[in-house]
Amino acid sequence: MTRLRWSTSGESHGPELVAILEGIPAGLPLLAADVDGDLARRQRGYGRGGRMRIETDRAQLVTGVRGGETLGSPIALVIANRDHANWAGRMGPDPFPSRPEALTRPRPGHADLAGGLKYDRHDLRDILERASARETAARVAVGAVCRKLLAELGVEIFAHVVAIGPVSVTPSDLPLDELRARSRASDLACADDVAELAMRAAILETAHAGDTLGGTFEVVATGVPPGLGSHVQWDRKLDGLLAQALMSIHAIKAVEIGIGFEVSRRRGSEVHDAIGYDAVARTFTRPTNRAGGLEGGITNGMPVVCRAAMKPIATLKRALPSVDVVTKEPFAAAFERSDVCAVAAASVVGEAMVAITLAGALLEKTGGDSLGEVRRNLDGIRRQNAEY
Ligand code: EPS
Repeated sequence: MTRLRWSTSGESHGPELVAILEGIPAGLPLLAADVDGDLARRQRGYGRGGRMRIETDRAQLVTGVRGGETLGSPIALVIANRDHANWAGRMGPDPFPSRPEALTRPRPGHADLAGGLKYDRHDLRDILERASARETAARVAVGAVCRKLLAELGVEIFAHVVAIGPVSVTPSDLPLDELRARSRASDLACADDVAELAMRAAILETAHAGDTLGGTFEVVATGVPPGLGSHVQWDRKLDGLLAQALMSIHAIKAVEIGIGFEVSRRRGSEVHDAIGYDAVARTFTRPTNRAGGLEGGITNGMPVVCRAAMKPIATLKRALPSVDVVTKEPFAAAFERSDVCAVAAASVVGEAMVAITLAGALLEKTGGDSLGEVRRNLDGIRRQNAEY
């Protein structure tokens, strides 16, 4: 059984989002404030729509924490949907006083039609409420707890946006600390000032055209010990688990590890990372990290580097042709509100998904029911690696 189990619950305009996370060891210092910083970062980003002016996401730690420390029991987190107040009579578990108008017009690119067919619902709100990327707030809350645990064990995670629409950053060899500081200071989570200006212009122009823009973000994890994941079985390969975790984020259509698709265009000598040894630090070294910290589905001690590509948001002001699911007539789509670009927000969700995946892999390696036990076991693993 995996060491870490979690799931989320909640509809976009329902009363609240809920997450339960089980497997975090006892004794981890944890406050709601540790979660709120990441929730606030997820709400930021040039190009977001009106909804983010309504919400101010805050986590309530409901269970599994006592006096500021985890107990080892399941942790429940709750985030209120402030917008729920505007949905009286249309959302919530109780029967409605009168039947709300059904939403019967599926948006191409959304889960609306596929979900409506699967669950046999003709009011497509029954699908889109859960399919909404609002759910990612709950993932970020779970990820923040995992990030806290990882930080105690020397693992740090950050993301930065590397492309929005046609605009890409200029590749740089900035130290990772600098990359992190710059992306944190940027409204688009982009470390390249010049590219960021062009990205903002592209978003503005796209908004004026009634359209939306996607992009790519990169997640980097440092301090990851070698030996997480395994080559011995398909579902224990950590690169596969990371790919699934990132691909499961709303609107993500492609994931790369290390140099990703580029491996198929280069010769072997320009893909694989040579191995060296630092006798002082008693550790193996690599001059390059094209593998993104993973070989054979196992971490090799280099930073773990993953990229995810997000498609443009499917709710378009100038909508694509579609068909009403009841009348089967084509219609000109109705439009309420939407984000133009949410790649910066998605990058924070990417950090969360990587944090959750790495925390699970690390706990599987170390075992341990208390933070002290996890620490001791990890120290033992580090000693073993040094003596190898
Ligand atoms: C979303 C549509 C928009 C976004 C929402 C995701 O919400 P609404 O339909 O209320 O305008 O704002 O994102 C969030 C609410 C969030 O917290 O990120 C969608 O359809 O996926």
